[in-house]
Amino acid sequence: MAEDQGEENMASKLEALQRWVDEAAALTRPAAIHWCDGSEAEYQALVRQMLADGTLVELNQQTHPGCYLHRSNPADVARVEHLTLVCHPEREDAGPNNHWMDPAEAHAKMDALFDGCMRGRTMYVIPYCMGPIDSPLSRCGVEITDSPYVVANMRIMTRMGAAAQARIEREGTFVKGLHSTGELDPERRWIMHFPAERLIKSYGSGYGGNALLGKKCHALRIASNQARDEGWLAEHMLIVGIENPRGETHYVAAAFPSACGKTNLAMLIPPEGYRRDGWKVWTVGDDICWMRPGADGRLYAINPEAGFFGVAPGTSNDTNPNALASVARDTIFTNVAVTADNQPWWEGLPGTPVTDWQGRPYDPANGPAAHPNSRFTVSAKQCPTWSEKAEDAQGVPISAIVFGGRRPSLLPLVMEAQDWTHGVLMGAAMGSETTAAATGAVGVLRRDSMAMKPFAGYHYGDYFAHWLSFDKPGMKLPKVFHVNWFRKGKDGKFLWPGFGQNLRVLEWMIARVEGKARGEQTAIGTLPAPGELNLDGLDIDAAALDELLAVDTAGWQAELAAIGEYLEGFAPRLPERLRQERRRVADALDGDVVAPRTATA
Ligand code: GTP
Ligand code: SPV
Ligand code: MN
Repeated sequence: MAEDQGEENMASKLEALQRWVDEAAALTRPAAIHWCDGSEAEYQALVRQMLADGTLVELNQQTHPGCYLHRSNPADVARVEHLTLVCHPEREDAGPNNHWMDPAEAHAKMDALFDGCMRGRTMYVIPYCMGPIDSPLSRCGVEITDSPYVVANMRIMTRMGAAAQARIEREGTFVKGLHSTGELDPERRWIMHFPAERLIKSYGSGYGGNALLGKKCHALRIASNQARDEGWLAEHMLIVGIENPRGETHYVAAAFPSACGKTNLAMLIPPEGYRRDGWKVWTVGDDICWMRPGADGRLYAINPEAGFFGVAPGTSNDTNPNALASVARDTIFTNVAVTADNQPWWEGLPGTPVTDWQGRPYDPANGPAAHPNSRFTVSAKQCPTWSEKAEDAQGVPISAIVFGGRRPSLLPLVMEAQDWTHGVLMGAAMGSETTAAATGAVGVLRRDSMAMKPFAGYHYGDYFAHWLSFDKPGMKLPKVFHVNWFRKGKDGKFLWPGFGQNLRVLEWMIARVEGKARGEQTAIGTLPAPGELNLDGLDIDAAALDELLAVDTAGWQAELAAIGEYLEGFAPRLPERLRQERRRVADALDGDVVAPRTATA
């Protein structure tokens, strides 16, 4: 695309930006530099180029207009947590939750990899804005990359191009990201963050969270540092609006680990009876949430992203019809399978695949046809339930924060924290079975505080303290809940139907927020009192429900001990308030008495 760039498109009037691009070019030696304007014409030119060189494969344009398939290198299909580093000047600041390297050493290592790596290739300069272009909560960045696939994805996932560049030139500040796919060699792959410099360097991967630097690298790892400095929160959360039959909407933010149901909850379709009664669900975001206190003391949230990079497998008309409708056109699919008539396919869809995610004839002996972490990239505007409030510069007020994970046992379907401190403990104590979203073993239970284990860009002890700091006079904080859609029975099957039926649980939460449900206080938190969960039209047996809402005291005592051990791993930076809160819950369990600070409905 180097030939078609106009002279006026060649530079930035912001000296800091121009200088950094010049430095990156001097290091990587590209044949050409293209400043992305974010236009449709630019996107189409990139697509044509990628179709010509095989980076993209055209899918059935009758059934899926504007849809393409990208097959990534089979050794480059997920985030790589062991190769992702947070390089604070002081090792301590990265915490035991992050891999660390001395910044000088990290720069030397990365610059040696970047040296001359773009020879013969085009360097793309991508100015982007995370969040509505006119929102005071938004933050900008510039990603430099040699991957046209990254450019195309960033155009869908962010507000990318001329408007973002104009804001950057007005504000004078931006997060820097330098990326090259390099040789796609796992031995020469690093994702490095330099929070003090607001800088990211990523080499050797073209995949999702490793390469689309606006997403996890900027909007979570760097932004969590910006958020701490500036008094806000950058979280791995969906944002969903729940409209009741009276037309009132409550916004809920929920943190579940990767591939644990954020996209699905954000796009939920109400069960039949609820639809008839007039309940509606509005999607504001499916992965990342930036929140800050408003003048009224409530937390206001924006979705910094403009698109979805969603998990394909399991997405169907039964589970998530909104996602399926969204990806019917103008979508980039990565590592899915293909049917005989060239439609995208993954496990959970009807029909049969003929070609697997690696482009081989499908053979069940090779495993699933679509990679378990195969994804779709699509503009959020294509989602039938996309909320107009997602473009609101002020963000949406959050009524409830929800934590959750894949817990086959112990954790009840839903419980409510007594107060903010207890809520922070619930978030910090989160555990979940690992998924295919990152390389490594799948299905292993690990602690994943606030679903931010791979994304908190500084010491978890300091991060917990930052969360606690929002509890101060004048604040009207959301209620905090913990859910578990993944509880299994003795037969190994899920006890709760999940998906659209999760609205029943959200309805109870909202009733609690509005003071309309009494709840039942227990040592671990407030659970729905008998009869409070609306089960009309749901076929679930009483024994399953009992199990889902039971409190196993002995099991919880062991869990609290394990949580204590985990939290002490963050000493001496573990906030004393959190330590005491854990003790309070443990004592309540030991006495099996109702804890003293009981919330009133
Ligand atoms: P990331 O994009 O990786 O951050 O993931 P996510 O949290 O958005 O996960 P997503 O909604 O894509 O869900 C991932 C998997 O969980 C899919 O296979 C879903 O089918 C499954 N899932 C989502 N919600 C539910 C639920 O309520 N119950 C059950 N049993 N499975 C669910
Ligand atoms: C996740 O892994 O949580 C994702 C996908 O949302 S990625 O962009 O690869 O991080
Ligand atoms: Mn995610």
